[in-house]
Amino acid sequence: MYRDRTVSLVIPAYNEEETIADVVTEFRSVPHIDEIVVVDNNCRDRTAERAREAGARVVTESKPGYGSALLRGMTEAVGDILVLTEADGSFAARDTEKLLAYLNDADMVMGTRTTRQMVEQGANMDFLLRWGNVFMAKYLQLLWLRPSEPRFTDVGCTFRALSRDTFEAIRPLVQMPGPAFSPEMMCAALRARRRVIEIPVTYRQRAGGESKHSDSFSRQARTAWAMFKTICRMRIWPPRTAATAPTPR
Ligand SMILES: Nc1nc2c(ncn2[C@@H]2O[C@H](COP(=O)(O)OP(=O)(O)OP(=O)(O)O)[C@@H](O)[C@H]2O)c(=O)[nH]1
Ligand SMILES: [Mg+2]
Repeated sequence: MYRDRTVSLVIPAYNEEETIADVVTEFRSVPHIDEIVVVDNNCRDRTAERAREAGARVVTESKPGYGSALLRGMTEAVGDILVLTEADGSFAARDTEKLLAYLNDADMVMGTRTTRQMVEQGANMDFLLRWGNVFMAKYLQLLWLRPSEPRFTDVGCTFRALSRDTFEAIRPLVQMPGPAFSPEMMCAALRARRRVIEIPVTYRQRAGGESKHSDSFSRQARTAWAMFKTICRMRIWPPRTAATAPTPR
């Protein structure tokens, strides 16, 4: 519970049996979190079992992909506030509080993994990945200069928090099944005239298991291209759903 609002944590998982239990346990220590939803996305290992043993509610999504899993998780979660994180231990549970604190002044709070002082040794955020994210984020920012003038330095940070109301507003606007879902969600929130801000979060080395999106240069390039196309599409040919009014405050 955070200021009378219930909080759900959503974790997409694809074959993360090595790390999921520790991630669930770490986030269970955050007093504000009321439920933890792990999305089993056709895992071929014991991810679901481990997550359940650690105290999470496990839901399944058969449509493959990071975006599909996050969408399912947010739909199934019951909290007034939704926090998204990864199953690989790369984000620190203690940062949840920072996201929640900023949610007092925004509809969606994005983490950024490109603040060098907060990227821990061994984290998968080398020079190319960091600057690639910064450039893509600046491009997104430029496209949305009017009317929102957002400020972003990352387009791929899963760790974020949003109100349920914001999720309902962006839900008809998002469709990407893979990692391009991350910037698509940012664009959708801007399109729905929601207030989106970004704050630095600690970024750690994967605690175990295998990277799915950014383990090789070709994988990173493919993800970057999909994200770039998605950002262009969301600005130039957005889905035909009426943008919702800005949240009164
Ligand atoms: N449900 C689902 N989850 C996925 C899929 N691919 C990745 N994930 C999850 O999404 C999160 C991000 O995937 P990662 O492999 O960590 O990708 P990354 O963060 O870009 O790369 P590293 O952290 O450096 O390994 C993790 O929690 C994965 O388990 C997928 O196809 N389906
Ligand atoms: Mg990761």
